[in-house]
Amino acid sequence: MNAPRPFSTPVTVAHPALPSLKEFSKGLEEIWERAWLTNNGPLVQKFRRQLIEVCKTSNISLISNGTLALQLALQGLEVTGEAITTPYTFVASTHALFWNKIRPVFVDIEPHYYSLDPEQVEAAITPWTSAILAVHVYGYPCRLEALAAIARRHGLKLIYDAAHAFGVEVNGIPIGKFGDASMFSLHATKVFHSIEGGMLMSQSPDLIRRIDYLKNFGFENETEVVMPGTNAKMSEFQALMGVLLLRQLDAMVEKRKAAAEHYHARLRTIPGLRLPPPPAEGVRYNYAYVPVEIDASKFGATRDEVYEGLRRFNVLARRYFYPIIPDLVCYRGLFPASGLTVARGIADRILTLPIYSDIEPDVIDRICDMVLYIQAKEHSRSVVAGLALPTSTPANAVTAQ
Ligand code: T4K
Repeated sequence: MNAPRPFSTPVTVAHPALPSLKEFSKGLEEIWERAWLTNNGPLVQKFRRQLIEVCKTSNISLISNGTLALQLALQGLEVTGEAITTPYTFVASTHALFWNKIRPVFVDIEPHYYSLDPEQVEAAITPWTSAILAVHVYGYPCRLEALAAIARRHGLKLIYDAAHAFGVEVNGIPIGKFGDASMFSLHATKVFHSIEGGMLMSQSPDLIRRIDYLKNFGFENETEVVMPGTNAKMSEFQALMGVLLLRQLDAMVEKRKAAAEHYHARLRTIPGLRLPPPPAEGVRYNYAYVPVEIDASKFGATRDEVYEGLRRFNVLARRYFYPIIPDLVCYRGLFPASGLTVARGIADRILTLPIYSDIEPDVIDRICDMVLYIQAKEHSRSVVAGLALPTSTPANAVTAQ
C-alpha cells in the first residue's frame, strides 16, 4: 500500500469561520468613525438583539469569553461548598469552580455521549453540595431530565457548560433554556464565534441582571457600585465578528453536518473505531466535533499511534479530552479521583478529527485514508515483532493515493 501524500499545510482540528474581509473592513471603518470600542457599544447591543432572536429569549448576557461567563454564572448563582462535575471536559470548566473556591467533586460519565452519569451524581451528593456543573460534551445534550430531577429533589443549582453547544436544540427548545444557567463559548475554534467571546443564558431575568452588573465592575451608575464585580465585557470588535457570522450560522451547521456524515460513512464500520451514534430524535445537533474512540485491541493501532501518525501527515487531530481533569498536574492529588473508569477509558481512546464548515470532502477522504494506512502499518510492525493481534483488520485499509 502506498503511503498517502502528506498535506502541504497543517490540517487543524478546528479552523475559524470568517466573514468576507470586505464586510469586516467596512465594520471596522464604522467603529473607527464612532471611536466607541467597548463598554456596551452599539455593535454589542446589535449582536445581543440578534442573539435574542436566534436563542428565543431575552435572558442572555454577552461576556468577553466563555471561561469568565462560567465564573460569573457561579458567582451570580452564589454557588458555594461543593459542585458535582465531570472529569471529562476542557480545563476551563473546573478552573471556573476553582476560581470561585468551589470544591469540584468528580463523578463518572456515561459512555454514549460522554456526559455526567446522573446515577453517579445522585450518589455523590453531600450536605455541602450546592450545584451540579454538567457539560454538553462535543455539543451532545446531557441527560437533561434526569439531571433536572436530581437538582430539584436536592435543591441544587444546575449549571450547564454549553461551550460546545451553540445552536443545539432539543424538541425545538434551545439547549440554553435548560438548567439555571448555561454558558456558551464564542471562541474562534467554535461552530459560531466572535473571535473570543462568551454568552450566558438563563430562564431567570434576575440572574441575567446580576450578571450584567458583575461583568461591569458592579456599576449602577457613575458613582454607585452595587456589587463587587469584575471586567468581563465584550468589545465592539468581537461583536462585529459575531454579527457578521451569525447570518451564516445555518449554512455553517449544514456544511458541518455533511462533513461529519462523510467521516461517519468512511469510519463507522471499521472494527475498533467507535463514533457516537447520531443524536437522539428531536435533537438539532451542531456537529461541533468528530470524536472517534480507538480500541487498540480491535483496531490494531493505539490512539497515540494514530495521533502521532496523523501528525506526520500534517493532520493535527487532538486528544480532547485527555488526560481527565483530576489527572492534570495542577489538580493531581487534590481531589478524590478513583472510580472514574469510564472517563479514563474514553480519555485514553479518544481522538477528535478536523472539522470546520469549509473542510473539503477530499480532505476528509485523505484523512480517513491516512488513519487506515497507519492501521495497516502498525499491523505489519506487530507481525514483524510477533505481536500481531488476531482481531486487527488491515483488510479495511484502502489503497491510498
Ligand atoms: N468549557 C469547555 C467544555 C470548553 O471546551 C471551553 C473551551 C471552555 C469551557 C472555555 O471557553 P473559552 O473561554 O475558550 O471561550 C481550544 C479553544 O481555545 C477553547 O476555546 C476550547 N474550549 C478548546 C476545546 O479548544 P486549545 O488550547 O486546544 O486551542 P488551540 O490554540 O490549540 O487551537 C486548536 C486548533 O484550532 C489549533 O490547532 C489551530 C486552530 N486555530 C486556533 C485558533 C485560536 C485556528 O485555526 N485559528 C485560531 O485562531 O483550546
